[in-house]
Amino acid sequence: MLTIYSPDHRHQDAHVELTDGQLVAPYENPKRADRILSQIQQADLGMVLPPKDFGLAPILRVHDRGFVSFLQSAWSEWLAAHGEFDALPLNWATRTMRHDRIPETIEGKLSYYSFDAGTPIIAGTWQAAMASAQVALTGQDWLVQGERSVFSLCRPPGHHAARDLYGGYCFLNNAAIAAQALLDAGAERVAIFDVDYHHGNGTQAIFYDRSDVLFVSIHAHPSHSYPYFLGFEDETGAGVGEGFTRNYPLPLGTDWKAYAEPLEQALNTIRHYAPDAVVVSLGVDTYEADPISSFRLQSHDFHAMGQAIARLNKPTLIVMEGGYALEAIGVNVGNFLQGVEEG
Ligand code: OKP
Ligand code: ZN
Repeated sequence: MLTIYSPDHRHQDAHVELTDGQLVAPYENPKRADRILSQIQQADLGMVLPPKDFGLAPILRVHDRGFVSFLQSAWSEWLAAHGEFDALPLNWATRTMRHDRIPETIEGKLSYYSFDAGTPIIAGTWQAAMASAQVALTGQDWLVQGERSVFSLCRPPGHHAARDLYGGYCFLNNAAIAAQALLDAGAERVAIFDVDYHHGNGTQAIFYDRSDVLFVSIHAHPSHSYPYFLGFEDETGAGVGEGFTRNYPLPLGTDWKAYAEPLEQALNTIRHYAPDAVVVSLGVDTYEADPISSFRLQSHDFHAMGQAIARLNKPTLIVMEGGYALEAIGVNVGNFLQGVEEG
């Protein structure tokens, strides 16, 4: 299988992440993509190609222009105000507050455009996020050129980012940008299948009121897992999008035995939709030893998951999302890709 990769992901290399009351080294770090790439090379999984540059236009098909400008200038504004510390927001417009005023200062703008304090912006954030989106777009382009399956080794991830919101280590929604580009290249229906441990709240929100993109997600139940406030079963879409969002929230400790059936249901939902192409938001943080998650999939289960998705028999773009067990991330992604290739 073709892999698309850019070394520019290294520019997102923050100093701290706020987790469980402590400032710790970021789980979402450059080693993740390094490990995946070296596994792909070691296991001879196919050619690795750099991204092409599709510019900003396909990003603005999904994201708000003011949000994109904010991401482009956030670091220089923060640097001028505070110096070389990771830029992090501290408060949000929750219940009882207004959402219709964009603040003028960088602290206020960080608050307005984010939904958590776990997603640091540093000097290279925009460059890395932009490269990650181009990696997804290039994978999409190869699919349009007739490839059956392509792996976009995106980093930073994207599925938590909405039209004008960043958070959950995500800035630009790579999977959503690729799905929209597939539609713009002539596809009538695209299914996004999100198998990351965490609900893809950004992707769901972007396509919630549309029927040309089906969003299907299997994830940890939001009653106990991040992002907590989206991903429940009763979210099924709105307006003409009614019926085109499907969530399969699962309990803590879910293993393959408990995962396989909702996986089959989710795949049947996608089959019934009869998409022209499938975009997989691939998170391997469902792995048993993941440091921030609590499912119990084993490395060989990712092979079975890849095979099951391949049985959809549709052109498939695999977009990298989460997975934080560095010692196993390469093998887990490699197993998944091998499964997809074997069918
Ligand atoms: C991004 B992706 C756990 C804190 C969770 C954010 C997790 C973002 C996951 N102690 N912080 O979906 O893998
Ligand atoms: Zn995740």
